[in-house]
Amino acid sequence: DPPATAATPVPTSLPARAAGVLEANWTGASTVPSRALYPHQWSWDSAFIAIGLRHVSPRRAQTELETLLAAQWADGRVPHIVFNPSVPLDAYFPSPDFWRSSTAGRTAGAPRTLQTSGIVQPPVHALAAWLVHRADPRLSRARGFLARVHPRLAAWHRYLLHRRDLGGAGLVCVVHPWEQGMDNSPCWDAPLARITPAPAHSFRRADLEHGAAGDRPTDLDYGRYVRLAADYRDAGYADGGGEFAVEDPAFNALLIASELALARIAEELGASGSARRARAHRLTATLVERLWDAEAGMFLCRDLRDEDAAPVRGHSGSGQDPSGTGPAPLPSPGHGGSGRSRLLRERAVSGLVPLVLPGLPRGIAATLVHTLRGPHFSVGDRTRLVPSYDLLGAAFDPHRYWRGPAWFNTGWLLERGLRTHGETAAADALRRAVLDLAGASDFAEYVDPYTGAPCGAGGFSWTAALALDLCH
Ligand code: 9WN
Repeated sequence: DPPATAATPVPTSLPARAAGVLEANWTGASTVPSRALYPHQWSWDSAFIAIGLRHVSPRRAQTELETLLAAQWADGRVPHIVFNPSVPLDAYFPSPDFWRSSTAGRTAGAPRTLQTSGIVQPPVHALAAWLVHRADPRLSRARGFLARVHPRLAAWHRYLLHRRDLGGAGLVCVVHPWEQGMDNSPCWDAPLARITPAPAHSFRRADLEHGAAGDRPTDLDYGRYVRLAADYRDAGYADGGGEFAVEDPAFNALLIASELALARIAEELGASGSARRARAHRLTATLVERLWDAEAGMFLCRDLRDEDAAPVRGHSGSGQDPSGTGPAPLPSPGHGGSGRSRLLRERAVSGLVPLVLPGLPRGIAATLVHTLRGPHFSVGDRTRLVPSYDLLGAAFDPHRYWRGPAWFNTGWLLERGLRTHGETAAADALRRAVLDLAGASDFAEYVDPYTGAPCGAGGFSWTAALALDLCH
């Protein structure tokens, strides 16, 4: 764990206001990300929510994760949405009648009675479970919390590491932009351009009734999201055949962080954590080998479906300096794996998230800190919070969702990463910025990184939860 947060003052009302948001969004067994825009349970939202909720009610934080894990499929996947049956079908798109999990997902072992989506989201859950346990170990032990969630978390990681290693090099792939959680990131523009969009008249977006069109993905993006999800569904949610397959640095880094948390959970339960620690170590090395780009000074995404990339046979190795200071060959198609693949050149915040890993080589951690402070992600006092995408990138848009706005979950992760690597002053400043903007924006979903103006939904659960966590 990173060292404890330095004691900088927090306005007394902020934790109470944040707890109020979580209370208002609590449904009795879980918390909706936002009442209007996202009226069901989302996977990685629940993990972040539990991390904050543990300070208000460790019991509710445990329930949050247990409710999500109760919707796990027999193949181990944890669905990205668990639908609330009492919410009208047209309140959110795509609704249960689109995913048809209990029928289309039967072979993959979808639950019979609960309705869920069939895709996944970043595996922050074991990390969340460990932090929730730590908030009240007595209650956790009395309820057998870790003993109950451990087998499900282990099966979840097994699914990812076995069924989703589509590149064959050890890293996990996302098969839909919604899986990575940063839906319309410019990283997906090139791999999405190959996808034939579903016709606009074949679906109806519910999000535009609650969010400004300029803050949301475009209709063309949605057409492609729908096509990819429908194809996956029509293949019975079997893995391997889809047209979109990307290795993402944040998704994989969060899996590694959660592997380390699972090691601790296993030890708390009296078992050994050493195999998981060793795996986390190996995965960290693979992450560096496959996704580190020394020229960019950060991690990039690897596209596994690029027909134009040169095929590479066997495990070629990257020839890159793992200290992160040496030169990198550009472009670097297919290095470290087999088949056709290519690093995507867009710089997005997901490429900084591996800073959260304590086992990152020192040179790489130092380079990431440098990049975080550099012109692509910061303009000194002129930026309020880390943007989701390159400030200098051609696709930068300060309001459009994951194409520039600053989000609080990535702020929280980077704060943790800075603290983990001994960057205490920078971590303190980021913590201050997250708390200031969370409060000033009334816990907005995301903010303009220059002005701090709120965008998207208000009273957003993970903004409140993670602000609450940083108050402690
Ligand atoms: C699709 C719930 C989710 C977050 C994602 C965010 C957004 C959904 C949407 O909302 O995605 O899953 O409808 O746009 O991009 O990260 O988990 O808050």
